[in-house]
Amino acid sequence: MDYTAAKDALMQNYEAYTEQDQLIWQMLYERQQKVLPGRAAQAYFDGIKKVGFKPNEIPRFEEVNEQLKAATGWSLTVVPGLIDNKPFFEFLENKQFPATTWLRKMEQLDYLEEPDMFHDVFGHVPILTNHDFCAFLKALSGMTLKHIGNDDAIEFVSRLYWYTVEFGLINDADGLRIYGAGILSSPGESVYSVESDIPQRVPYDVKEIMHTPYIKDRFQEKYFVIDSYRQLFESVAEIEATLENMLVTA
Ligand code: HBI
Ligand code: FE
Repeated sequence: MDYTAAKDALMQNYEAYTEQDQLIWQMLYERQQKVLPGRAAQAYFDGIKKVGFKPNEIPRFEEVNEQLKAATGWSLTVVPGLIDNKPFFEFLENKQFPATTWLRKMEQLDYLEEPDMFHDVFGHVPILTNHDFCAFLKALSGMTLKHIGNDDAIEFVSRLYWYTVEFGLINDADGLRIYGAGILSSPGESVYSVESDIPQRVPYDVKEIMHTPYIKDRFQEKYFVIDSYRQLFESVAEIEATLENMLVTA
């Protein structure tokens, strides 16, 4: 399905949320509140405060957007689910983060195929109050759109996106911490990613990431650790150069 920002802008229908939806949000939120202190990055906690999430209330996108816009100029745009790469990166390049508004069902509490609102909003939104992270996301997307027609390029960029935005770790001031949304919205992986001795944890390395296919439906075997969000932004030139190099040889 081809999305353009204007034509297909959907809205969050807050009144349509049921008691069950509000309960699911609360259960997921309180479960993460137990595991994230001491494990999530400082930028995440700073962001949670700025966007004002509440454990017992599904966030209203208009309110979240007010806070996000004030902080970094970003905002959420409603999508029904996974969208094609081109509109996805066009939204990001335009400082709009595509987010679903539906919540998983009780039986999907522990795992669901596609990202739901809890993943998109609880996992991704708080760090969108961090300037350097947002600058990275915008730069990465602008660069990607230049190669959008090349499937190999998109696969390499998707790995980069996966091992940072979704499953990234950071050497924070007070130790190894999580900033990737895929981990932050998962109770098991929030503990495993920073405490288990099973996975490898290696310094952020563009070339190595782009040669590391990712696994979708189980905990990661390898995590890449950055020293700062600025490091991500400053690596975009290297990502593009590596990409162009790999495309020649792919
Ligand atoms: N669409 N809504 C949505 N959310 C995503 O995270 C998403 C997507 N489409 C493509 C995609 N992610 C991945 O291919 C990224 O690596 C680009
Ligand atoms: Fe995500």
